[in-house]
Amino acid sequence: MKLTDNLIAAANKASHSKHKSRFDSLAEILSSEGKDIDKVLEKLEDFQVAIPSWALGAGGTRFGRFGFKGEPSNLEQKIDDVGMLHKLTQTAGAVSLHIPWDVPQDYNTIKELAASHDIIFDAVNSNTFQDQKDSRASYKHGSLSNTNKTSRDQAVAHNIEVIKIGDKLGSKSLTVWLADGSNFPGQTNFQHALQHTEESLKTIYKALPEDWKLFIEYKPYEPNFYSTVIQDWGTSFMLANACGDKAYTLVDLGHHLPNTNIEQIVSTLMMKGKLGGFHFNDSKYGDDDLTVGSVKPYALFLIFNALVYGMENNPQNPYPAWMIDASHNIKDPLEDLIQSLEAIQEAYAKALLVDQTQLAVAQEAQDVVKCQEILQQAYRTDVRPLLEKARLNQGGAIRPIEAYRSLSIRKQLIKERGEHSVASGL
Ligand SMILES: [Mn+2]
Repeated sequence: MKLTDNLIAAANKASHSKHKSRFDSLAEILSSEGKDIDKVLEKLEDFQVAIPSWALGAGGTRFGRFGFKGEPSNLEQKIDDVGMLHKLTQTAGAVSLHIPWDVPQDYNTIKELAASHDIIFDAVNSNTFQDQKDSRASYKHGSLSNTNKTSRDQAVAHNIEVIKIGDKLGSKSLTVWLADGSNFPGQTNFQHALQHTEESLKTIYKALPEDWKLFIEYKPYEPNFYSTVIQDWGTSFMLANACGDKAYTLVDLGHHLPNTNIEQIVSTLMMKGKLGGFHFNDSKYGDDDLTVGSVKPYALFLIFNALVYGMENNPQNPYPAWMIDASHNIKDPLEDLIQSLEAIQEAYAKALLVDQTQLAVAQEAQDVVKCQEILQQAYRTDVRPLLEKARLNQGGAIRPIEAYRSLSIRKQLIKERGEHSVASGL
């Protein structure tokens, strides 16, 4: 099914007048505080987040997977789902492919389909954490860091293949996440593992087209539980520097030990011009991959405050590639993604409302109370009418979840795809 303007307009009918009065009263308050609402709306409208191709079906845990009826069973259907999300939210204008789970069969058809939904291809993701059926060497003991050269070479060749696939689709970046590490003390030589990883990454880097970027993701543990080769932002930063100007660190919100100050990491990386990519999700304990903003919305706001500051003050840092990296185990994946997109926009809008000039004055004056007041003044603002307005301006749904439900989209998808369709992925 394809969402038409008429369907969206019909879904918007019920909430239109309520939206207008809520927006008008918020606009009046913000204008009286000297805020430039048009500028905030423009930034919200420009902000696009990539949807990963593996997030459109139900995820799973190591204990099991519960399918979701009407899941997309091929790449075309996945792109249709992203198109649906984009039509409703006007925030999901990109898709991030995972190779080899989603290798296009016919590149022109896929490109045309994406273009028809106004979707671009963002970073491509390689996979060296699973053995494929026809593979010569195993990744059981690592990929880019493996002591066995055949495994390392195979992992490097796979990444170069992923670059070629992405290039045909118009992608401009490769994300590398490694599961490499060890489960037991003594199992691995840390220095050799890091050295091999650096050499492998440098070889992949050499295969990057001129206008491409390499994103190096880090993670402190899981699936290995004693050590991870690229365990933290410092290691990623070091490797990115060793590769060159086109290599950057990628921050995934779930890839930190509990209570890590992620906003400070973001600030440091942007100051050094090395924050290339960003993965959104939320967590209570570890890499829980929960809906963005569902557990720690204030932390997300503080991170966005650092991102907004960096985007405005660090021309040395490229505009980051944004992606949702979550797993949908019990919710309808499309509803979950809509909630995530809204939470991201909400945190971004609030961060845009932080009075940076006043904050700088308060910081200089060492007025700690005032600093907190300024941040929380922005955080406590209910910005949802701004999000609604930004979506409405671009032809989206005022309330995407309500529209998704009132248009019975899942029911339609089940009718078209059946109850037992299974999406590829985790
Ligand atoms: Mn990630």
